[in-house]
Amino acid sequence: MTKKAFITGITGQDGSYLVELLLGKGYEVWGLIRRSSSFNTGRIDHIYIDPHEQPRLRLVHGDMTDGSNLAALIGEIKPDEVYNLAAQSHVRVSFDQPIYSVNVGALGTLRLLEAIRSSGLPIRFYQASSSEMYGKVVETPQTEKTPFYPRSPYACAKVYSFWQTVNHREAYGVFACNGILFNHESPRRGETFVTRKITRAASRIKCGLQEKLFLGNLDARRDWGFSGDYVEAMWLMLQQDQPDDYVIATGECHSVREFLDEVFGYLNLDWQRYVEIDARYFRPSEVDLLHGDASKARRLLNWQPRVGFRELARMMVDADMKIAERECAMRDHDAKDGAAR
Ligand code: NAP
Ligand code: F7E
Repeated sequence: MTKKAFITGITGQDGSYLVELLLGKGYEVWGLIRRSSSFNTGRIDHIYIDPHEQPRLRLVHGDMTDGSNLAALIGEIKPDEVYNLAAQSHVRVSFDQPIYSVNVGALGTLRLLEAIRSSGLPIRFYQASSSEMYGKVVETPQTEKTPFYPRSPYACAKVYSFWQTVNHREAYGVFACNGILFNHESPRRGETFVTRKITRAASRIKCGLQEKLFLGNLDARRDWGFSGDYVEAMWLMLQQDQPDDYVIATGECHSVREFLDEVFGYLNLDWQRYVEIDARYFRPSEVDLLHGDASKARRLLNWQPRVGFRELARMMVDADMKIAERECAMRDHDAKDGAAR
């Protein structure tokens, strides 16, 4: 029988890779999208161009702040698996919009878990937990046993969701798993996260479209992996005999400065000539270092990352160079057009 999956956050970076993975495995996939005044399905348009061509993907309107809508959708779809990826996922923005970020990221999870519990259906649930929960880390590397010390409204919301997921597992027997994912990136990463901000700016600088790049704390260290590898771990968690929580990370740790070296070096540019520090990009409380130990996932899920730091940076630059070159070509075309008129 065809398995049915329901994904919240399907229009985001991870949602777009996950839907590709699940369709490839023969799933029927339902995705929650928010009504928006302009198109917000750019990351999945290549799959969803024509519903007749891809009848196994269905998009439905809803919002994590609307519990009755989530309950109705669970009742209508009757999914085998639910992947909860929706969140206001930008840490810096969560300081500006703490109530909204917590409403979506924490209460949204509870609304969805309650919809699942009250449906009485044997649904398997994945929660997108985050290494941000470790915040001001109390040990390195971080494992499933490392205590949390969240440093932002975003991270506090994720800690709440983590425990609510555990509680639905223990109290009601819901097959609910937390994936504690360390930073993961891709050419589809949102343009305001630091890796994509850098690869996009470096490509635009290379093409003469931009002169400067304004950044915050260059000393922050992160364990950066590839989103395409990480969504596979999400799926694997829901295929096990027992629900559990897993750290997903590469085990390699680099600073923002090292990411700049890698990206600008690949383009034969010296980043020190272009980067300026702007206080607006510092956070009221920073997470200095995240470094994961994914031994449990390697052992029990047989999961391992395929894309390393250098390959990831180059993959993102290659994609952003194509975009910058297109932008350049359009600019030149418009200039010629203007001159001819
Ligand atoms: P993303 O690109 O920011 O995508 C977030 C998704 O959530 C988008 O589809 C967004 O819809 C949706 N969303 C936001 N608010 C919503 C609401 N009120 N109702 C319904 N949908 C809403 O994030 P990502 O990088 O793919 O990450 C996926 C999940 O993993 C997030 O929960 C994130 O917090 C978590 N996580 C990410 C990382 C990472 O490094 N990427 C690491 C650990 C955990 P729109 O497209 O309409 O905005
Ligand atoms: O920042 C520093 C910044 O915004 C990384 C989310 O997916 O991963 C992500 O959260 C580091 C921080 O990611 C700029 O201060 C310097 O130390 O790319 P980021 P994040 O905050 O680690 C976790 C695991 C998630 O769960 C989140 O959803 O880079 N940094 N200068 C900067 N960061 C940004 N965004 N912009 C700068 O200009």
